[in-house]
Amino acid sequence: MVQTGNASVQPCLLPFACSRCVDSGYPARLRCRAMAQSRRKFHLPHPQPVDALEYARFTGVSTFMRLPHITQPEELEIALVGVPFDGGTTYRPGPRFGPRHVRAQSAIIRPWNPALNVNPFCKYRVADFGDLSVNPLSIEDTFCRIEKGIALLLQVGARCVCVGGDHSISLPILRAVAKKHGPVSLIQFDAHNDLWDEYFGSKYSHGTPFRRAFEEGILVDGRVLQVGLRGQVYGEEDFDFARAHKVRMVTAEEFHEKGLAAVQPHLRVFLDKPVYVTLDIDAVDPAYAPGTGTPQVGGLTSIQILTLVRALRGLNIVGCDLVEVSPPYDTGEITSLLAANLLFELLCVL
Ligand SMILES: [Mn+2]
Repeated sequence: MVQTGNASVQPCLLPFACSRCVDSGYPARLRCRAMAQSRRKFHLPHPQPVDALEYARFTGVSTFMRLPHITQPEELEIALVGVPFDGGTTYRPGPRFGPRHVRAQSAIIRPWNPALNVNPFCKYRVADFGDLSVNPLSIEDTFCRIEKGIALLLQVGARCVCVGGDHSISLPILRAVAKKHGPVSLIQFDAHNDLWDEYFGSKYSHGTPFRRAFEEGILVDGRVLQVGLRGQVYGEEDFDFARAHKVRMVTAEEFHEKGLAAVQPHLRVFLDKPVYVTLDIDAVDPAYAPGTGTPQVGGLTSIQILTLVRALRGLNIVGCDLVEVSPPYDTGEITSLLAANLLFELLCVL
């Protein structure tokens, strides 16, 4: 039962809060404004998370943030998309189980963000689009499937927030995004730059997506920012490619020393153009996010990564992903829980 101060207002008992009870029964700050604002026509009611005061958080079929599962792209402004592929991992596997566990942990998310004063579920039509179909035996075929799946959503004007999966999935997503928007700026939170050329002769892995994206003209010199870089590399020459393409790098050490001030001057450069955001959970220290494939010590804390994501507000974000959550290596589901919260914060800056 939603407390509104008006005893006659009773939310209906549909498993999803329908537009009628959202409009009439929710506190003013949670009321839907997006339907009037959007220029597109929708047929389904405005999607809302299941009301935890009607159906306890641990009940029901698991979806991202207890939103309805809507598979019609044309009904959505923002699609939460699972991409359960980890055929690009080089060390510890497991991110194929990422979407499922992030869904489970996201049951605790409440709709209002007091830090940013926003309810993303009212602002936009957001739903769980489900998982894209992947081919666990072929990275090339999986890339085709991802690009096609994302393109279908972009075509009707929806933005995609993808949950991996390993970091290789960002390449086919970016391919689809670039076909719609042209070359994009990239903000990457990551312990590694993922700009390696190849691994065991393969051009496609979770260590190579952004080098391929540069080669394919999806990314542009000077318009890539990487935050949280740290750990050992094979040699100093591992940064040659990044330097040649004027990649903006804020190492974890630099961030620990200077905080947000180390990042903000770079963000200002990105204000005018379409930006894609990719968040590798290994940007966060394994003490906070142990469930990942290639953990590096000395990383960000939970509050630091939350603060960094919140700092993206105001940018023209055309899509984003959250990758490399590996539930088999998680402890007490803390990595999936952090990922679920970061997913919500990403929605709040769109
Ligand atoms: Mn990565």
